[in-house]
Amino acid sequence: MKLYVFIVAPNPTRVRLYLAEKAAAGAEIDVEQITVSLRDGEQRLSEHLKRNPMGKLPVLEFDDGSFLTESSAIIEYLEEIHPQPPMIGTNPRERAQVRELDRLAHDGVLFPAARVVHSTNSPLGLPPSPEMAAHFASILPDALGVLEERLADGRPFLAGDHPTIADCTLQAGFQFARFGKVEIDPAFEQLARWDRDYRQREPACSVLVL
Ligand SMILES: N[C@@H](CCC(=O)N[C@@H](CS)C(=O)NCC(=O)O)C(=O)O
Repeated sequence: MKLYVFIVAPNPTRVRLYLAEKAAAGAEIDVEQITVSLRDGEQRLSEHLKRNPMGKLPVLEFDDGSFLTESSAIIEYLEEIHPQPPMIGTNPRERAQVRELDRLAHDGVLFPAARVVHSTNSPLGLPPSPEMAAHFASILPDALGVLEERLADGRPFLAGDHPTIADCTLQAGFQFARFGKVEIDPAFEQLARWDRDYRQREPACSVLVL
């Protein structure tokens, strides 16, 4: 399989962190990572639009030449074919709880943080919009507050003792926030601890550049 990605872009980074976590834990997932430069607009070339008519990353290419888009669908597919070690919980309740955290990390942090970056200093060249930046910045504290609470018992990862897809999603959002100079309020002390500790781990170091 091939995975089309671009460095620092948050949705590809979710999948890349997931793959790095699985590899570090001993899973052998045979995926070649190929760069499509968002900086150079390669996502809009016909070659890439054949992979994803939406012109977005990431895209997974199966060995038969067909494609799968959407970072969550890609991660869930890879997890189904390589369930060990589990990164979405081990029973229905755990899986629901991990998906709850992952959705909070995506909809409440990664997505709004990315909108703030794109409306202030867009690496894709989108026009600045102070109104949009203010709107999405005002959304961030709600989900950050919920995630802060989950970490309040000192757990190393969002769902407990082991990394899950929720950690990958949150860190992908945090890295893009760092890239775009969007501050995650340091008053969220548990999140600051989680961020510092997560980034020091080998799987994170192999993917993150900021
Ligand atoms: N819902 C999609 C979002 C994909 C997406 O927005 N990807 C961004 C990078 S993080 C992209 O490719 N942007 C290029 C563009 O909009 O031109 C997913 O989760 O995969």
